[in-house]
Amino acid sequence: MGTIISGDRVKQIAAKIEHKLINTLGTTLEEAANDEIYKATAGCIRDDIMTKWAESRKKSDAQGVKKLYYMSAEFLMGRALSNNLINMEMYKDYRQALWKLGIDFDEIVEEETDAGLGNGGLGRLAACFLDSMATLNFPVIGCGIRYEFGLFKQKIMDGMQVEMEDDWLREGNIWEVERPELSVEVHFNGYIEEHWTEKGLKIIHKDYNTVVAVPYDMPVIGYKSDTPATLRLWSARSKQRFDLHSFNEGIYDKAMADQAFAEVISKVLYPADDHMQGKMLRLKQFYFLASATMQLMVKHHKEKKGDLHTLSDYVTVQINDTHPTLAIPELMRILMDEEGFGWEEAYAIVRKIFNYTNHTIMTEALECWDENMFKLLLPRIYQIICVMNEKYCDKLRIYYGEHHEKISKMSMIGNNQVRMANLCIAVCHRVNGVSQLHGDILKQQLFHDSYNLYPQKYIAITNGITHRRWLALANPQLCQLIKDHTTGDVLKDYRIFEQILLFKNDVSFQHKYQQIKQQNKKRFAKYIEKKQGVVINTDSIFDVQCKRMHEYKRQLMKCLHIIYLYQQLKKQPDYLSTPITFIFAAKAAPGYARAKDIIRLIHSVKDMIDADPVIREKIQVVFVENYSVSVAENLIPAADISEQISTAGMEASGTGNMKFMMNGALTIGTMDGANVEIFEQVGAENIFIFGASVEEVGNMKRYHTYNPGTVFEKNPKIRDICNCLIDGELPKIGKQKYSDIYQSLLFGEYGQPDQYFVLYDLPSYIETYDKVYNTYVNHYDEWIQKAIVNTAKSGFFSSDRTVAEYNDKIWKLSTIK
Ligand code: 26Q
Repeated sequence: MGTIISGDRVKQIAAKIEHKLINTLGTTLEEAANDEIYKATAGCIRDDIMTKWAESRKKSDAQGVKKLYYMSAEFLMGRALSNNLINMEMYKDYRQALWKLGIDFDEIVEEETDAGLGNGGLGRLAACFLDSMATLNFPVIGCGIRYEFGLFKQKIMDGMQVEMEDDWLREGNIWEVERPELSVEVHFNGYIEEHWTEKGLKIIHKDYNTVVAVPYDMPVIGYKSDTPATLRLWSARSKQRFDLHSFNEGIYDKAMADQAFAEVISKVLYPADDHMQGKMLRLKQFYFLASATMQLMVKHHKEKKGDLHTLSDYVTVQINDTHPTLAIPELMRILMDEEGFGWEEAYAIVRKIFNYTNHTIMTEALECWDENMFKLLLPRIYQIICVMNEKYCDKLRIYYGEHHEKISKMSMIGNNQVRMANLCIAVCHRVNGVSQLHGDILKQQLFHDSYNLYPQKYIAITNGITHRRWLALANPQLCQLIKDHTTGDVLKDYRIFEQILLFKNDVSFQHKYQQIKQQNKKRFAKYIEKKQGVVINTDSIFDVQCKRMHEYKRQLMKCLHIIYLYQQLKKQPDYLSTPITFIFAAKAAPGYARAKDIIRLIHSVKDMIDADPVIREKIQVVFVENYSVSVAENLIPAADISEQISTAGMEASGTGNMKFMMNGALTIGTMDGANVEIFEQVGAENIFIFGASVEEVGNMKRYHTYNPGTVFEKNPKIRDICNCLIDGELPKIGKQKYSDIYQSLLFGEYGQPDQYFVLYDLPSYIETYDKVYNTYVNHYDEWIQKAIVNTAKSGFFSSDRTVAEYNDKIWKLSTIK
């Protein structure tokens, strides 16, 4: 077959789409609504993907290569259509084909609902990894939960967050394939009987409740790759869709109760981010994921190799934070109770297979479960953990004999709680942090005692983002500019980014680079006007903070800075020559009252500014509703300034910071998480750093030397800013005022000064922001050069680099040929 020239291909695609419309949707181009055209378009590329996927599965099975199970309770995939088209190298052709049919491609893309099966960074990281692993031809299966409802949709009503359900499957999901033949049973509750037989102890689980786990598979296409990865999401069903027996007996409620028990498990994603809540249903979700995945993993290996003793030669498991930890005792259970392995034999295998990524050092986020609840829900798993813990503590006693407090701190069970992080660090082969700084903090603080015993276990692997989505898809023009000025395929090789450094001083390149930023600002302005009816000035500076709402991320500090600028402008209306648009986008966990109050405060500040005809010409606050992957794709390429202002030591890595950098925004940030590495990549002159370091924060905590009252008294600016929260100038939203926030900034909570050090860092932030502003306004040519350096140095933060590092240091996979 000769190569088809592009024009012909476009024609063929257009014909295929029309054909799909008629054949599978029963409609014609003239009649079809946009959602039908989306389905037909996606259906066409899906056909090609399915072929590739099936062939690749065959290949990887035939080659018998070692496989990675990437387990995660969250996969924040976003939309798939454009991403799949880019990776299949069909993006331009499909765009043109639709254009030929008189249809706007961008409108069709908007028809797809985001797969929002994650809260934030951790879930998006899992999605970026799958893209990179597929691109690098690693044999991998992502395993998660097919939540019927993803992260809630956010509406803002009267300046306050209102949550609505995210019914993402309502219109169907064209990318998934149900695999009922691979269903497995998961057992909860009941009790354990032990019988001695001539073969030894036999464990029998009795009177349990059964839930059926049904897998839905989704292909994840890599760029120019013949080996798509698989994302396998488990859905919960009752064993009998309808229990006719109970129904006939007249016990309707039993029939209904069984069904409800089962199907609620995969109903909804918990919206808590970095905060542990010991809800029983959440524990059910986690065991459901763990058990289903381990059962199928064992079954697959048995079918292919026959002998489970070689399991650790053919599988490796990465657990994304502690949420899938129960896979560890579950694999022990399967090997011992179902396959007849002895404890030591089973444990030796398990220890080789599992690896754990930690994403947070905040103690309130560490996963612990009430021991009694745990015992009731998972009696056999509880027993296994108890034995594992006894043996572990015996070992610890050899090293830490006298230090009982150390052993009880490291124990998997303590204070009537089952502690998942302790289980992980005891058993896992490798434990990794997600930035260099975070890795150091794990060694020196959180897991210090364990690190002393097993130093080789602890490593750091800096996070990354897939530049296919965050550059090629989100910012096609910048991607094209890079392609035009480099040799080699940047989408395949992240090292190529650096080649544009050569053009840093090239006036024509600078001009093009800056024009692209301007067009992205216009694109976002159009979007926000259409979505929220807000008109923004595209000649203003776009200053963006988009991420989950959390006190440690300090959206509050940004808000106080805006109040400061307002007060300066009141005194001196020409304080700012170039206007600034402050753009926030953030969801707050529904139960996190303070986070919701900060959203309300941002809206009050916005109203205060909007009410002033002079000031609103200079500064504007925009709150983008319902932050999501798709919103990020639109917003980040439009940003001039990237706000990465967490309290030092609290943001494990951050990944938004990398997306902004790649798209040419300059960072104002603390020396926290991966900001440190961005600093190292671009150099001090191309980033704006402020605030206390991890060490300073640590010392203030240790020696109790932080006194916000002193800052307040000594610094009139800070005083004026804080007073604005309580003096009545802010327009009222809701019943309460902002005295709670004021109190916590000044006096802290529970007898401790504000643990986020907002007032401590605010003066340094204000000062540094002046430099940022001055550079933009008075040295715009330098600004563009700095932005170019940021893009040029962002290749390091490609998740292609990250997963290659995981493979070198942990997984040791061979690629599929
Ligand atoms: C766990 C148990 C019970 C209830 C809730 C949770 C839970 C859920 C989600 C705990 C944490 C999360 C999410 C954490 C998260 O997204 N962490 C972020 O991970 C990113 C990727 O590594 C980092 O870049 C961020 O710094 C980190 O905050």
